[in-house]
Amino acid sequence: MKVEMQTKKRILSGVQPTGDLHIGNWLGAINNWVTLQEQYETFLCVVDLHAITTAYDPKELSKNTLSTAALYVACGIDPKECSIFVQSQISAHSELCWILNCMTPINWMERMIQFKEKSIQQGNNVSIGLFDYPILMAADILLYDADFVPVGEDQKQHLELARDIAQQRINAKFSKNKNILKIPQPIIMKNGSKIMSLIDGSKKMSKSDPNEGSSINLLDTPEIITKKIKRAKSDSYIGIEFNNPERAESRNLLMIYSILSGKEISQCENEFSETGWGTFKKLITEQVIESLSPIQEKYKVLINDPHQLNNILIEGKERADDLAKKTLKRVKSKLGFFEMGK
Ligand code: AQP
Repeated sequence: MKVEMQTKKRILSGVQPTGDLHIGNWLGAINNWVTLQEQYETFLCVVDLHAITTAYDPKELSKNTLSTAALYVACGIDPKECSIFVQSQISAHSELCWILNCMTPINWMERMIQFKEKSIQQGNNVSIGLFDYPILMAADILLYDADFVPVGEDQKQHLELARDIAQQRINAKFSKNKNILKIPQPIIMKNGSKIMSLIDGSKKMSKSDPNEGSSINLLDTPEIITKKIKRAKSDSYIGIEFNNPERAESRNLLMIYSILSGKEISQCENEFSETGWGTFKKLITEQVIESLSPIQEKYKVLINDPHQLNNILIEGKERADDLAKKTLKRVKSKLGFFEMGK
C-alpha cells in the first residue's frame, strides 16, 4: 500500500461547506474526483475556512462541513484510498496563507474575476477574506505538493495564481537550486461541465443563490426535484437543442441529461429533436431521481453513523497533517524563520 501511494502523482481539491451541495458540485467536481481517485493519490478537503469569506450562519457551518464530507463518500469517494479532511483542522493552511499573503503583490489579486463577481453580490459587506480567497486556495494546494489540481473553467485563474506565487515569489526568490514548492498543473476535465441555474441558463448553479428553485440539490427528495424541474425556465421552441446560442436553458438541461444517462450529446439531440418541453422535463426528472437515489441512500447510512464519519475524518487529517507540516517547515526554514534548537 505504502509503495503504491508514493509512486502515484498527487491531486488535491475541495468544496466549500456553504450550503446544500448541488448537481453542479457533483458533476463539475466530485464526480471527476471519483474517476481520478484510482490513478492519483487523492487529498480532498472540506474547505470550511473558505466558507466564512462570505456571510454565513455559525449554526450551520459545522453541520454543512460534516454533510459535505459524507457526500464525498456517498458520491463514490473511497476513504480507504483518499484522504478526506477538514481544512480548519490543519492550522498550516492559515499559516502558509499568511506567508503567501506577504509575498504576493496586491495588483495580482486585483485581477481575480471571481472576487469581482462575488463582491458585487456582497454589496457593502465585502471582507478581506473574500479578497484573500485565492491565496488561501494557493496555500491549500501548495501545502500538499500537489502535482495536479482538477479544475473547472471558473477556477483556472486561481490555479494560475497559485503557480505564479510558488514559482515567482517563493522558489525564484528564496532558493537558487531546488524548488521549495512544487508547481501544480491543472487537470482540465473532459466532463468538467459548468451546470447552469434552472431559472437562468446564463448563470452558474450556485449554493449561495437565494432562489431555491435555481438548483437541484443532491439531497432533494423526488417531490422537490419534480417541482423544481417543472418550474425550470423553458422556451417556446419545439425540440431540445444543445448548440443554439439563444437556448441556454435547453443546452443546460440536455447536458445534465446526457451526463446522467451516459448518452452522448449528439444522441440526446437526435432523441429529443422533436420532443416538447413537457415530455422532456418528465424524462429528465426520472433520470435525475434515479441517479441521485443511490447517493441519497448511502448518505443516509453515513450521516447516521457519526462514529464512522469521524474515523474517516481523523484518518484523513492524520495523513494530511503530516504532509502539511513538512511543507510548512520547509518553507519557513528557507524564508529565514527562527528555528528552535538551531
Ligand atoms: N454550477 C457548477 N457547475 C460545475 N461545477 C461547479 N462547481 C461549483 N458550481 C458548479 C464546482 O464545485 C467545486 C466546489 O465549489 P465550491 O463550493 O468550492 O465553490 P463554488 O465554485 O463557488 O461553488 P458554489 O456552489 O457556487 O458555491 P457558493 O455559492 O458558495 O459560491 C469547484 O470545483 C467548482 O468548480
